[in-house]
Amino acid sequence: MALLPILQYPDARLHTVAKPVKEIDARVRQLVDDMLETMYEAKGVGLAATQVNVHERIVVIDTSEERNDALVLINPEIIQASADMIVWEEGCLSVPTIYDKVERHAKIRVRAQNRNGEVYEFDGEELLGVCVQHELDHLLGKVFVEYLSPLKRNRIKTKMVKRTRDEEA
Ligand code: GNR
Ligand code: NI
Repeated sequence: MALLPILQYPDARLHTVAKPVKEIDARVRQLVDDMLETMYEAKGVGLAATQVNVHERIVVIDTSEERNDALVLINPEIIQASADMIVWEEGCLSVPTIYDKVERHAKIRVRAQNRNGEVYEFDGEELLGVCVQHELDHLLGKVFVEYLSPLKRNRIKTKMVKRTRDEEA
């Protein structure tokens, strides 16, 4: 087990498009374990491999209150999305302390592989549905602040650059 460093916006590597996982082997399972450890330690409800600078279609999620219901999504796809939308206040471990409203599909159906390579499906709404859409965006190189106005996004960018500089000083 190992904690992985989480890329901080506006790191250009967050815009990398992830590739499908070809073989779910020991390397992939180790990465999943490290991502779970990193997500729990950071108190996030989800983490995409993109955020730990691995550009493969792997996501971990746990939206349970007790933090004991991990979901592993390898090669995830949204196979259905409702026409009705919801607005949710989102945050991101790659943009800490920034929260803002984003419009998402209210309900989705997801197909993915688990850590044993088995294909499974589930429905998601509310936090789980929003989180899956947020994580799949990461795999496409998209961060939630890209849904905000250019003015807001530029303010966030400036704040994050200053913060990263202060942390490095
Ligand atoms: O921890 C997280 N919380 C969250 C809240 C609302 C919508 C999405 C999220 S995902 C985020 C963790 C993260 O950055 N995943 O990529
Ligand atoms: Ni995120």
